[in-house]
Amino acid sequence: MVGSPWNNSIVPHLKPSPEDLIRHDWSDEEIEAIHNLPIPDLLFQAQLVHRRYHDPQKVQLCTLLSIKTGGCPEDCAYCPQSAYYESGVNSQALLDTEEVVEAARQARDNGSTRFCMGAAWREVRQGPEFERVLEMVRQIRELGLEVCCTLGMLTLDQAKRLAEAGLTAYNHNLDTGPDYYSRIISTRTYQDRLQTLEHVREAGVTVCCGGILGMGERLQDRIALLRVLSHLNPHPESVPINSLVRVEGTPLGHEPPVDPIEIVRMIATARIVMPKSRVRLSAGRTEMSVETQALCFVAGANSIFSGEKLLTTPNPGISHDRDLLAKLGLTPLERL
Ligand code: SAM
Ligand code: DTB
Ligand code: SF4
Repeated sequence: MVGSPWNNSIVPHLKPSPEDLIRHDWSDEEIEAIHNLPIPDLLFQAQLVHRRYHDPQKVQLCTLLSIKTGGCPEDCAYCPQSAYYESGVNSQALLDTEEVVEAARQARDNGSTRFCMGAAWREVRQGPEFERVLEMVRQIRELGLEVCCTLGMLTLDQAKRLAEAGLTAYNHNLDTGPDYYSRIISTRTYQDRLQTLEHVREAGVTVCCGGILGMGERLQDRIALLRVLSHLNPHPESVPINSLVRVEGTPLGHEPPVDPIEIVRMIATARIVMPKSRVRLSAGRTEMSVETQALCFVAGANSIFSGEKLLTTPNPGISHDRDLLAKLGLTPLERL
């Protein structure tokens, strides 16, 4: 064992208090060293951390619904909903409340405990549409589900109104590290994103914030993303790790696929630097084998999106995922 990185572990897994594992000062060097550990060491350490805070057999199922689709004024290079690109997505105005609540009920009946509504907006604007979203949040909360929204930038007042309506979480991804960000999006800044995250936190709504792999970023950009996320205090309660869904017509439509082991490394590293967070194996599962997904769960992922569609792109369906979890001996997290 002499000389093994395991002996020189920088993860203080044997310290007596679990609170010692919660740090907000991870350096890029430390994060990179964890990320690049030999896979058995990385997964073992991720498991040690994971088992302190989470039931390793439980996977939360969440269902997404695009409540307002396409025609977005932002130029995010990965996104089929941006008005800048011809991706073939059909635009759709904000859905009716009843339709959305019915979809949430169905999601609940299919085992999801969290329902996430996405809108292709740059930012929320006051007015009847925002009022409608607030009503959706109220009614879906009454179904006993966690409710998450991702609606673009928010003011503090808007975040407070969402909190009053009962919103559990707000999703707002940083997507990548600060240096690479401007290569992917030019219509808003990293700082804009951080500002919205502050508003969400201040309003008392939990934070869902993660990123995307496979956009042409370097390892340093992924490490920098994890550093920024882990320096948020408290850590985001929810950290989605997406693999780019390559959509024809978007500038990133022809990027090479992400190496599955890189997804596993990213999830394990997120798990170690943010021990309490729910790490979500998010977009990109239609192209992942059962074995890759199994390794992601070993690495500390404990949530997936359930249902045939993400927002606009396909996702493995419910029966496929039931088989996946059964095969791996995992069970969906029950309602709280
Ligand atoms: N417009 C809002 C925003 O950008 O915050 C909310 C909806 S947006 C579609 C939500 C998130 O989906 C983005 O932040 C991005 O991380 C993710 N996303 C979008 N297109 C994706 C793709 N092709 N592959 C993987 N993730 C994607
Ligand atoms: C997140 O990180 N991934 C989800 C959710 N948050 C909103 C969205 C994935 C979108 C994938 C592309 C699409 O379906 O349009
Ligand atoms: Fe618009 Fe969100 Fe897509 Fe960016 S990711 S183009 S903000 S819908």
